[in-house]
Amino acid sequence: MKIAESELILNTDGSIYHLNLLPEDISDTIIVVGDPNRVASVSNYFDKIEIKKSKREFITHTGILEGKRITVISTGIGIDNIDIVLNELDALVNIDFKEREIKKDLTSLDIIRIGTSGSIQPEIDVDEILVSEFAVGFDGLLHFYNSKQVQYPDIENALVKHTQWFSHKPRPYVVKFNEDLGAKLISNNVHIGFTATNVGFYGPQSRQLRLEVEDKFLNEKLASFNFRGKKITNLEMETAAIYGLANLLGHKAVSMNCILANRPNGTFSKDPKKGVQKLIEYTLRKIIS
Ligand code: R1P
Repeated sequence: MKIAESELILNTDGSIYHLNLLPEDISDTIIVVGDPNRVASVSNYFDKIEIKKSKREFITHTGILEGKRITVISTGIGIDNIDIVLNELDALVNIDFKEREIKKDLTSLDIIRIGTSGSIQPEIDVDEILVSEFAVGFDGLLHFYNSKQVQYPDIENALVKHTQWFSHKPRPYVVKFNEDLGAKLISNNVHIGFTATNVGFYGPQSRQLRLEVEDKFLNEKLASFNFRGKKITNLEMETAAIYGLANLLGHKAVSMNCILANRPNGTFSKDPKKGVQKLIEYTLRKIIS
């Protein structure tokens, strides 16, 4: 069945609407970063850069590192952008743009996020690396898809009960990284965590400047949640949506976090650039090994 022009939107040069990319512009290995400036911080390590394209906050560089073709793309902040980036990356490999039809042979991408995050466990310190094994989304994005098969209802139910989750907020959805790709990226030098993804940086992550938050104890409740030894470790704004959509679309995703803030200790990295650089180097080494 042909996909209508209003649903699969292509620019006049045939590129996909927001990302401004043609199918040949991307590799099967994709690094996603939040900060558009982080794209060059990653591609600086490439031996050769083949493609540089951009539109809005979506900057893409594709190049070669030690013989491996890698694409790095910025998502900007937040899960609404993840909906765009994941669906358009998938369209680039799995939809025939000329025929406007889903391809018979589907491609699975490796999608690795290099992001920054705040820890809610005192012992997970600033400048350390955390790989998100599980993620919980408080954003509601996944509820707009038929997503039950990629969710973990036991963990969700336990979390709803533990936090006395307000019924006027979207129900938390729990999703997991891809185990094979995760095994490639984990080492003894990193924490393995359970990341909470939310729709904002301030209230949704219990930061109070001038506005009071509805539930003052939310971070404490999240930190004290323990599901068969698994504790919620950190807060950020993209991972759960990436895992949910990647799993639904048949891609492999893993989120790598540089911990910049430690919320219970009230501390922030003295050199966030250095921490992010360390995470970029660690991740690239693992990808090409
Ligand atoms: C907030 O400052 C942003 O930083 C974190 C959050 O998830 C949010 O996007 O990730 P990035 O550094 O990858 O953008």
